[in-house]
Amino acid sequence: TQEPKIQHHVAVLAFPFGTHAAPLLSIVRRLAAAVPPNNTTVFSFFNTCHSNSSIFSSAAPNDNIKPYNVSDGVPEGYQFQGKPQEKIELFVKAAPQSFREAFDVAVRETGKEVTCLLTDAFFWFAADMAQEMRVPWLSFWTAGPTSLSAHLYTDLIRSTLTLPDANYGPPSNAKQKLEFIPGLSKVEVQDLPEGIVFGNLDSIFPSMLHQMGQVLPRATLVFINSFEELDTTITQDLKSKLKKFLNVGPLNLASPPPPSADVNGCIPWLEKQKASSVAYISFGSVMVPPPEELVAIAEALQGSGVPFIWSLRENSWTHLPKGFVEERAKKLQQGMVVSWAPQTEILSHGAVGVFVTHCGWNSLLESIEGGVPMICRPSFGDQRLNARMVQDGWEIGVGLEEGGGEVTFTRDAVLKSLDLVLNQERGKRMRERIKALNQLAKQAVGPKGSSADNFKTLFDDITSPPVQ
Ligand code: U2F
Ligand code: KMP
Repeated sequence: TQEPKIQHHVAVLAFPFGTHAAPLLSIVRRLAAAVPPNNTTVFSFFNTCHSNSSIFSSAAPNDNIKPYNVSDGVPEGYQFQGKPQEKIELFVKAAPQSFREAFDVAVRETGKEVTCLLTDAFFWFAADMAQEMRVPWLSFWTAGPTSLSAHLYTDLIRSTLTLPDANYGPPSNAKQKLEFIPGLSKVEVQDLPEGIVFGNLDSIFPSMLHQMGQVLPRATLVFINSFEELDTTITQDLKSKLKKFLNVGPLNLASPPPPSADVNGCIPWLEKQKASSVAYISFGSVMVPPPEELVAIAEALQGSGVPFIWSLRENSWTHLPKGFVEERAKKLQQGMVVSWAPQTEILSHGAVGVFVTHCGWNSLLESIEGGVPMICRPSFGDQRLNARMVQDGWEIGVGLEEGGGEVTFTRDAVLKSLDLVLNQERGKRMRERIKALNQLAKQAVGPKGSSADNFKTLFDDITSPPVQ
């Protein structure tokens, strides 16, 4: 029998750092699953070998999705200088060429030219690429609506605010509110991602984000992993600024991910704890707070006796007070330090009462999915914006005391905020509010929900691309 002819060849372009490629694959899986059996849509998933092997290992294969490896952009024999964003810079510089080379392979294998580009929004060059290829460009912003808005309004923000003289440090108007942008009235200048008004505006990563903000209005559509009801003001505004703006999340609620491995027995341990009593601590996949803050957290846990699960990469364990790991885990059974945890399952377990988080977008959504209020310790990128919204916008968590723009953990600050969220009336109200958001999120992905409708629109645009 002859294979049916492929009609749609969707090229998916992943950003291989942070938690970007996993939610992109999650939406692609959902799209592929929605394709009827006789349909002839294929998805080629372009990503580095390293990132592909970590995200494709965990789930069942799908015949319509094929991973392709692209270069990581590191030249032969390259000596790393140890700069913070060195790997990202190398990848991004080479990316347009790396992706084009990989396209050729996929086109040869499928026998079909690319008919649609579906990319991480970071890839500003996809605007021109799609235009040249005469195909639609669908762009996925993996973080939240607030940060997307900050990047779309970068030029307005820069021209409205007085920029600091030097290209560094927080400006003197750090606490000025961004009232001139719809939905950002609670946001302060110091909350912005670095590279908008402070930090090095001309380095590779910030200029990528700046260019992205300028070209996104050219995209056929922009979609995010959130739900409209979480921020109706920004949703309305972005709908007017972009050709099409779709909230299709939370992706985890729309199609539950396969259960994660629980090698350390976190879930059985949680089973033995009281409802809403446990602190879960994690700072995502990119950053670890400095040693003195790890000590502050450990001392607060020791001092309060709050039961805990702490996800912390093993190379940081040496910074913890002597005997902390062994004593808490074995002798006192107060909790455990693990190098990686089944986070979504933990946050959805009724025993967890507070999430100490860096406010990465995926973590924030997972906290809403579990109805768990947060203690925020943001560090870079969108995290300060997310923390501001958690604290002052949605009032579903607390920040820490502020000192000179940087927000850092001390033993007393952690003790105070743990007590506030776990035991005080204010914490109870936060819990009620985040549970209400959880209901809205569930409705959004349910029948006739906003995210479910938006997903249909996204699906239709992919499987029947408009003729250009
Ligand atoms: C970047 O995000 P990060 O990877 O630093 O943080 P998150 O968006 O919160 O994603 C972390 C994911 O890793 C999972 C967790 C989240 O899905 O469930 N995880 C886990 O399974 N086990 C663990 O022990 C620890 C984490 C960036 F840094 C952020 O600023 C952006 O908002 C984000 C999205 O663009 O990407
Ligand atoms: C490393 C990363 C990320 C990063 C900076 C790094 C990353 C990420 C962001 C980000 C920046 C601005 C935003 C939203 C996100 O910054 O993954 O508005 O998403 O050094 O991996």
